[in-house]
Amino acid sequence: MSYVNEVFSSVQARSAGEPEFHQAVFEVLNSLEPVLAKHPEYQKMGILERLTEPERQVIFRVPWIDDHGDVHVNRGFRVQFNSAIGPYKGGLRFHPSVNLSIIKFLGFEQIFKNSLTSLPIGGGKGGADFDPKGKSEREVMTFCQSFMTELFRHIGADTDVPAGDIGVGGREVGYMYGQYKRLKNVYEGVLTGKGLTFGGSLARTEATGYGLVYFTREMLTDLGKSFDGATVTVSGSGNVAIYAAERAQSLGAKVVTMSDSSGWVYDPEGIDLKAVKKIKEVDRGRISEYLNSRPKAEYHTSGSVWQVPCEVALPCATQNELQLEDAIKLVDNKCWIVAEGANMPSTLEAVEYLQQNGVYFGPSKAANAGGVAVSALEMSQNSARLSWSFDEVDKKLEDIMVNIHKQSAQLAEEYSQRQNLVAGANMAGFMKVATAMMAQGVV
Ligand code: NDP
Ligand code: 2IT
Repeated sequence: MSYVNEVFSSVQARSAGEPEFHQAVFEVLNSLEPVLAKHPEYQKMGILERLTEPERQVIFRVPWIDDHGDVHVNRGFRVQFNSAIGPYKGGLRFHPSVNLSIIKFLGFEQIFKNSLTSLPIGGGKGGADFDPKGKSEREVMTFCQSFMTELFRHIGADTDVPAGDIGVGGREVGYMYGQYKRLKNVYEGVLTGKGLTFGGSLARTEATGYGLVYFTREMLTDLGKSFDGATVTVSGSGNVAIYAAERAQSLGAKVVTMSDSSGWVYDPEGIDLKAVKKIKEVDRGRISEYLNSRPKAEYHTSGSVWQVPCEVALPCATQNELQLEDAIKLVDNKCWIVAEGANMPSTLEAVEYLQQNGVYFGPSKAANAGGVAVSALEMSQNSARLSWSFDEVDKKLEDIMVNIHKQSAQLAEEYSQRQNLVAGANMAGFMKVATAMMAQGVV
């Protein structure tokens, strides 16, 4: 059995019942054969065995009381996956589907994504199986405070720096920051995605979506094409989806879809983002309400946005939302590019089909690294106790995304896999972490 297969079998056996984690590990290991052949010392030093085992995992009870006085118990997680190149860094997800497999897949991906940014951040992820939907402000605050009442002892500005993800935005980060400060009596950049009045960075809200568009623009350039006049389909209508749509529109694209977990809208005239922002960022409503102000748009509860013809598809909702049947439709509709804003939104079968049928594919750990990159810039600003202008941060973000695309494309080329950004990103992200792990000995 090859080294890679041996490690993968052992991950499957030791972490049984964690399908998302297996999927993420398989995708990375599958790309690494050429690098491992060139560097036999990695096997000798157990790099893959160590990389696939989190350095530390914390699972904790999160009790809270709702507005009716009823007690609820949720499960909290923080997986500190790898600190070879910096303090653990990665978001917190609040969603009823959260479990150890999902947090481990996200934490594992985060190691390579963070490495690709070229900034000094290790990989981690956390969250809870709490559903913020339909909860009052007081309930959300109470939950966040209870969550932090355990998490605070495991994190710190130089140890582990969480941020947002699905269900965790500026509001939740604010409540968690307040509780951390109260418990530790330290004012430090322990979370990113903070409000602008207490250490947040300009352009962090926009960063993941904007970064995705900068990365996709580089892919379009490879094909001799551009966003100008292109039809773009976007899934999701949260933080990543909204700002990806905004930046794509500013480059002349026509964004025609958005979705949430209840259904999706198709607006052939182009999505009115002001309406979407009001529904999602102000009213915390459903995407179906889009039709109230745009009666000519369509709302569907079956099928998916991937059946709408497009040149560029940007999945920005959640894992495994783009499946083989969707990939087949995208190919039939002559889509040029799929670039992932969400984490692992495409199944392994879908990615394989897209790549084999000439769709240029941008994997999440490269394409959506803009969010965590600006989080790392927020950490820098906090340490230096200063703040940069929007344009300064946006320019740094753009440079980082261009560089991630370049690194990934170059490494793919070097190992004779031209335009395979999955292989290129995995190898590029891996090399830096492996080099650091080798230098630091068996720890
Ligand atoms: P938000 O909570 O702001 O938005 C999530 C969106 O995805 C909502 O429209 C939501 O719909 C939809 N969604 C979530 N879960 C499901 C599901 N199970 N089925 C269908 N739709 C679903 O999260 P973000 O925009 O921050 O995150 C979106 C994706 O981007 C995630 O994969 C996240 O990991 C990834 N990401 C986020 C970054 C960030 O900086 N925020 C950085 C890099 C990646 P509904 O409201 O109905 O649940
Ligand atoms: O998946 C991700 O990269 C994020 N949710 C952002 C993490 C961060 O620390 O900003």
